[in-house]
Amino acid sequence: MKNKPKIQTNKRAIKRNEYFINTAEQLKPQLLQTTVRPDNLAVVSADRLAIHGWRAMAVSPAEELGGGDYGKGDQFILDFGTHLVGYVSMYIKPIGSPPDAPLRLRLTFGEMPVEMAEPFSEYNGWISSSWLQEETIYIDMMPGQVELPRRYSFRYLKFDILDTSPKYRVAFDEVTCRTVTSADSSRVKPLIHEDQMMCEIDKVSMKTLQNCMQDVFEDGPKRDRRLWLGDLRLQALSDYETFQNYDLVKRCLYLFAGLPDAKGQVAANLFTAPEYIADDTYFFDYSLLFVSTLYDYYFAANDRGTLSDLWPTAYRQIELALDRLDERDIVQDDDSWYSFIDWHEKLNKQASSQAILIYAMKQAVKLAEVLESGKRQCLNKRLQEISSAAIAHLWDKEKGFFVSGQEKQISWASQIWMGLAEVLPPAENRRLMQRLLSEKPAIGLTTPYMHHYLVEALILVGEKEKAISHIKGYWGEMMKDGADAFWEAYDPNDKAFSPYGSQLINSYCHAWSCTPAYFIRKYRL
Ligand code: RAM
Repeated sequence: MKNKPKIQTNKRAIKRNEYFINTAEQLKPQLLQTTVRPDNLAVVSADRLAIHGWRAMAVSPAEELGGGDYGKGDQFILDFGTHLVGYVSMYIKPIGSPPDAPLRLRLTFGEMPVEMAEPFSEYNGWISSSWLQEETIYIDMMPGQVELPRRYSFRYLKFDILDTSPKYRVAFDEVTCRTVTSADSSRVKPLIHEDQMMCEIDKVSMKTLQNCMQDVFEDGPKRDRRLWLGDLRLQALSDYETFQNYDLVKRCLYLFAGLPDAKGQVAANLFTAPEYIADDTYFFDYSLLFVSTLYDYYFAANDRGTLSDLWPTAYRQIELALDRLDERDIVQDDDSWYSFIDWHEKLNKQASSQAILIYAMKQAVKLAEVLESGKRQCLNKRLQEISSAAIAHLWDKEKGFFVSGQEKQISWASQIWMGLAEVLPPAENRRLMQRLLSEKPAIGLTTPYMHHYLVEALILVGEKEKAISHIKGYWGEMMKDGADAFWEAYDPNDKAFSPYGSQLINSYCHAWSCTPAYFIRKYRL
C-alpha cells in the first residue's frame, strides 16, 4: 500500500462570520433535474477494459440479458451511455412463484469500466474504501418500486443477484436516473470551431463541470464531494465562459470567508452538510488562491459589493503567507504538505509556493487599486522584495531553471508557477517555458490541475500553438482512453497512476480537469 502523505490536519478554532454564511445560504441553488434511461445492457467491451491493463471481464451478450429474468448468481451491467450524477430507481418484479424470501441484490456503480471489472474487495489504497460506490439491498416486497437514497456518480451499473429463492426469479423494469446539477445548459453559447477534436474536448470539459456543479462546486461527485479551494478557482474560470452561474461562485467564496480559523486563514476545503464545516486541512497555496478566485470573480461579474466584503479575507491570506517567509524573503520549506501544488510524491513545493505568493500579490495589488485601498503601496513594496528574493535565491542562471528546496530540485511545477508569476522579464519568461518543454525535467506533472497551469503559462508567454497541442495531447489523449468526463489524475506515461494507491478510488469526473472549455472559449484556441 502507498504511504499516506504528511498532510497537516490540525483541528483549529473557527471564527464564524454569520453574515457571510447567511449570504452564502441565500445563494443556495435550485438543482435542475432530468430523467435518463440506460442505452443498453452489458456493453462494456474487453477492449475498453484493456486500455489501462485492466482485467478483462466476461460479459454476456446483450440479447441474452435484455428483458430477461435472473436468479441467484446472475450478473449484468447497464451502460447509461454517458457520465451521470443523480438518483437511481427501478421497478422490480418477481417471476415464478410468489417470492417466499427477500431478494438480496448488490449494485455496483462505476464511472469507468475498471470499477466494473476489479472487485472492490481487492482495493488497498490509503483513502477510505467507503468511497467505492456499492450497495447491497434487501427487497422484502415485490413487485415494487425501489428508490436508492444515495446520490451516485456513474455511467455503468452492475447488478449482482446474490439470492432470490429456488421458487422465484426477478426482472427489472424502468431503471432510471434522475440527474441533478446547478449548471444550466441553456446559458451556454454554442461553440463554432473548425477543429472537431477541440469541439469534443470542449463538450467533455463542460460535462465535467456540469456534473460537479451541485449545491456548491464539488471537486468530484464520486469523491470527495466537497468544496476545495484549488478546484473552485478553476471551475469558476470555466463557469464564466460556459454556464455563467456567478452566484454559485459567489456563494462558495462567502462560505470560505465565513469559516476561517482564529487567525483568519481560510481552509483548503469545506463540508456543506449537515452544516457548513471547515475541514482541518490548510494549504499555503490554496489559501492564496482565495485571492485569485476573488480577483477572477470580480473581473468576470463586476460585483464590487462582494469584492468590498471579501477583500479583508483575501488580504489576510497574503499577510499570513508572508509570515512563512524566512529572513531572505523565501518561503520556509519542510517535508510536510504545507502546500498542495500537485500529487507528485517527490515534488518539492518551495519554489512553486513562492511563485504563487507573488502571483496572488500581483492580483491583490490590482484589487487594491480598484478599491483604492491604502494597502496597495505596502503590497507593492513587499512584492518587489519577494520577487527579487526569488531571483537571488531560487533562480539558477546557468541551468536556466528555478530550483526548489535544499536539494535544489528542478521540477515542471516550479517553472510553471514562476512563469505565471512573471518573475523574469517577458522574453526570458518565454524562453523559460520553451526550455521546460524541450528539456523536460524529471519531476513531471501528475494531474490536470497542474496541466491547466502549464497551458495557462504557455498562453501567457505567447505560445498559443503549443498550448493547443498540449490540450490535444493531454485531454485529447484522456478522451481516447475513454473519458466521458475528465479525470482527477492522468499521466499519459503511466496510465495506472493514482495518488491513492489504486485506480479504483480515482475520481473520473473531476473539477480541476474542466478547464479546456475555458481555454478554448476565452482565448479562442
Ligand atoms: C484531492 C481532491 C481535490 C484536491 C485535493 C488537494 O483530495 O482531488 O480535488 O483539491 O486533493
